[in-house]
Parts: sequence; C-alpha cells; structure tokens
Amino acid sequence: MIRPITKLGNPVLEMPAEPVTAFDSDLAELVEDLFESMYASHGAGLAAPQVGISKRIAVIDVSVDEAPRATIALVNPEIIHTEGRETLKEGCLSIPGFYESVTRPSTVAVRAQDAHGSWFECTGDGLLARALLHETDHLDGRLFLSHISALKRGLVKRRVKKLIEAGRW
Ligand code: QAP
Ligand code: CO
Repeated sequence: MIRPITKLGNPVLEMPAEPVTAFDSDLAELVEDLFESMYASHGAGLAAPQVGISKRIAVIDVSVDEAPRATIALVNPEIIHTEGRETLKEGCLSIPGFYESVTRPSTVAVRAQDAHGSWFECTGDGLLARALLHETDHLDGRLFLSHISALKRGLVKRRVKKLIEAGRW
C-alpha cells in the first residue's frame, strides 16, 4: 500500500523514532509499504517517520528506476564507522522541490537488523553512503536542513511557510 508522505512542518519528522522490538508481519508489511511508497515517488530512500510512523525503520534503493533493483531494509540501524568527506546536492521526499549541498562522510558502515531481526552490516560510499546517513538521520529526528547554514535553512523554512499559507504544501 502506498502511504502518504509527511512533509516538513509535521513534528513526527523532528522527533527521535522508537526502536523496533517486534519482528512480526506488521513490520514486514510496513517495510513493503515503505518500498512501494518510495518507488511511487521516485525516491532513493524513505524512513518510517516519513509515513508518520515514529519507528527506527528505513528503506534504501540507490539504483533509482534502474534494473536491477538494489533494495536495503534497515531496522534499528547504527552507524559504526565513517570516513572521508564529500559534498553532494541532497534532497528529501519530505521537503519536495528543495535541494542543497551537504557535506557528510564519504564512506559509511552501518549495523542494522533486517525485517526478521537478523543483524547484518552494510558498507557504502558515494550515493549509498549518502542515503545511509540521510536515512539514519531521519530516525534521530534530523533532516538534511540541520547540515546546512542557518541562513540557508531560514530561507527554506520561509519559502515552505509561504507554500503552507498558500495551501500548496
Ligand atoms: C535520500 O532522498 C537521499 O525534492 C532520499 O521533488 C538523499 O529520495 C539519498 C525527491 C541524497 C541519496 C542522496 C526529492 C524526489 C527524492 C524531491 C530522495 C522531489 C522528488 C529524494
Ligand atoms: Co529524507
């Protein structure tokens, strides 16, 4: 099922999400819905708070619209190592239409559980490292806006406020 995506201004996006403790069919269904919702919006990553659910679950597919798909489902992910620095333009399905340059580590290792509760490790660089960091940020209530200057952040928030007032957000 495609779920509606929460946008900047919804408090669920800025609160830390709760760890997952039940690896049941509800979790499996939510992971499936996250993938379906992400693909429907042509995204590369989506976290549970972005569909209004404050739990530590995210999905990633940086193959974006290409075959074969490279799906990663992360439950209770933890960043265990980072290396290097890279600046890339970043966007977010919860802040549609806004893209900013963000500097983050260029290589990342993550430990996470899969939908069945088994722990695994995932290491990536480039777009995958970026997605791993962006999505784990979501689970801590952080948006990419927290990594840009206060000046730029203020500009984005002002433009979004205008869009909300115009009923176009
Ligand atoms: C996170 O972001 C990410 O504004 C996922 O109008 C960010 O999928 C992964 C999107 C950077 C890797 C690198 C944004 C789609 C998608 C928009 C997204 C939009 C339509 C963002
Ligand atoms: Co995002």
